[in-house]
Amino acid sequence: MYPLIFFNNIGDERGSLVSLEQYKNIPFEIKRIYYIFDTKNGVARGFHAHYNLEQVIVCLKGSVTFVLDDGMKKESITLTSPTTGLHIQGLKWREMHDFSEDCVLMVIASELYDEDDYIREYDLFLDKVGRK
Ligand code: T46
Repeated sequence: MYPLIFFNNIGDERGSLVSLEQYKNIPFEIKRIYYIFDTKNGVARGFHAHYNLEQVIVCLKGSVTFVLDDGMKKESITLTSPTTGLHIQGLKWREMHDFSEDCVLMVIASELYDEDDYIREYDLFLDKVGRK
């Protein structure tokens, strides 16, 4: 349901290397990159949707579990690899759980930060996806 993008590891005998390029292995113009790390034990993040944001999420180190919800169905995906991107677009409620202590999560985004693009109330999200 939620596409994963598998990046080529173009490393060599010295080690691994992944290159990300807009409109090539990242399917949109890249306007922002942010990363989440040092997440405290037991913390869950997210709990929102976006009106107009496309993102590719890469777990560079460690692991984290995403719960994605389109208003009809919830799906859980554990990211563990720096060569896999989780591509999220459209109205999707997202939660992040079970961060490993060493988790470094990089997010490549199609838009600049805009708090008005967030839906942070689940009831409003259900309304927007026509489930209320
Ligand atoms: C998402 C998931 C995967 C900024 O000022 N600029 C930014 O680019 C971002 C991402 C956040 N912020 C501010 C907004 C909040 O005051 O940083 C604070 C923490 O953001 P938030 O609570 O939204 O973080 P998460 O981890 O719940 O969600 C983030 C992204 O916000 C969101 O777009 O899809 O990661």
